Amino acid sequence: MNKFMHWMTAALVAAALSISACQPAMSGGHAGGDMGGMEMGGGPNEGKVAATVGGIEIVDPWARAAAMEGGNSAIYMVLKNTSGTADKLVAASGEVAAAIEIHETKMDNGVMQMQPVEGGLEVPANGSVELKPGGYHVMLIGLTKVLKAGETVTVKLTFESGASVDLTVPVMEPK
Ligand SMILES: [Cu+2]
Repeated sequence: MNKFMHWMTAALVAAALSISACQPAMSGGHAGGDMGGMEMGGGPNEGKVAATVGGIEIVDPWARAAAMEGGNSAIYMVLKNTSGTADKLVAASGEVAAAIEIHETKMDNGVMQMQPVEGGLEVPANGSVELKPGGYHVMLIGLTKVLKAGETVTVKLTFESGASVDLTVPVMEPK
């Protein structure tokens, strides 16, 4: 994608929507941690496999709580590939938001931008990819309801292998 398109995407998204769902946990504070809290950025769970789809384990999914219907949020998780064949997360859908996209967040000249991951998010053979605040995420654009901590949302994740799963995701406050 060329630079202009890249910028346009970010500008449009930033203009039309709150970008807060995509920001990393950089609000300062020590959120329960000693060292390393900044790069963890995960939810309160640690290492629980929530679902298995094909050779992919979905570990610790969580959705960021959001107070406003019509606003945005994001879902994070670790995708762990237990097979020797690479796969890709190619689509996400559900009723929780008007649009659901697979995004990445990047710093570009000190400006935080996000954009759809073209061609899907690769999960390497016998490897894993982490979706976390400030990085890859499943973007919920135009929430159809308020996301309260303690509730759950359901999203369908589809992989390049053709396998898909209806994933139940707990809503949590970022730690
Ligand atoms: Cu996003």
